[in-house]
Amino acid sequence: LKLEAEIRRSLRKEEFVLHFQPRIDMGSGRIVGAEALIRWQHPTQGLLSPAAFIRVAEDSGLIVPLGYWIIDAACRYLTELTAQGYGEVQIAVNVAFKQFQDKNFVQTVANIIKKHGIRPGRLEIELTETTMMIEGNSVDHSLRELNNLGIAISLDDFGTGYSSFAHIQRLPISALKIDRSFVGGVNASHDDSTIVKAMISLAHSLEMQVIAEGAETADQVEFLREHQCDQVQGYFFSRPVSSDDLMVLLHREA
Ligand code: G
Ligand code: G
Ligand code: MN
Ligand code: NA
Repeated sequence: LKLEAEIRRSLRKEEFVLHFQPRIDMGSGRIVGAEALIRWQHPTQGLLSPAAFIRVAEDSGLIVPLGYWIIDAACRYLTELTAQGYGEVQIAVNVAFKQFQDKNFVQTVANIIKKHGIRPGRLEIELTETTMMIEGNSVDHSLRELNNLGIAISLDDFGTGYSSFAHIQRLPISALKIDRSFVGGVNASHDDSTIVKAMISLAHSLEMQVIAEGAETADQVEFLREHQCDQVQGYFFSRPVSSDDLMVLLHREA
């Protein structure tokens, strides 16, 4: 309960901050987007990772207002990117199941986008396979409405849940993000390399993009490039960095 009260206070005091991990296009070798990852600039404990507070935020429902803060901050950063000449870069935000349960979710996201004057396709929503598969919920309906607004949707941690091909095909998903547990083994494990190749062809046959997460070595990136993976995100290219540092990375490749 103490942590919950602290999150509430921090939201008011704007102690949260977004970091960004670049996504590299395998064709051009350039940064085409980034995933926003929240951090908490705690007054006494320093920079806290989401592991320290996201679970409590979800269980308490505070993830709903915090989630709107995250989307607003991501859109604000999109306008900064445009001002610096990076109007094509996309920003992806993670959205938890509880956020989809808020009946005003789609309308609030639409309002935030409008407020900032963002082209909707520059914002991407990442949901996990597990969130997508929770039954009797409004996730499917919300995804269709978000897609109608032009917002991109990607399926996170792909391969770790139980989504069916039928379900994936029915929903307006533009990209599959291969979970890093498979990517880590592409050069060492025959099973992992087979699974990753299968995921890439599955995505392409459903006319979706495919993004590999957690690539840490040049060999892994080479494997992914060779097998036509569209984008790669991972420590090999960059850890999550501050908004200023992402700007520096973009300037450097210009
Ligand atoms: O940034 P880090 O590597 O510590 O992220 C750990 C986990 O926290 C990620 O797997 C991600 O799912 C979750 N996470 C990070 N940022 C957000 C966020 O903005 N919203 C939600 N719902 N989860 C996040
Ligand atoms: O939302 P999701 O669970 O996909 O969040 C991405 C998580 O993966 C973040 O916690 C991020 O810090 C982490 N991550 C990103 N790239 C790498 C990587 O190359 N190696 C490892 N071990 N973790 C990574
Ligand atoms: Mn993610
Ligand atoms: Na993931």
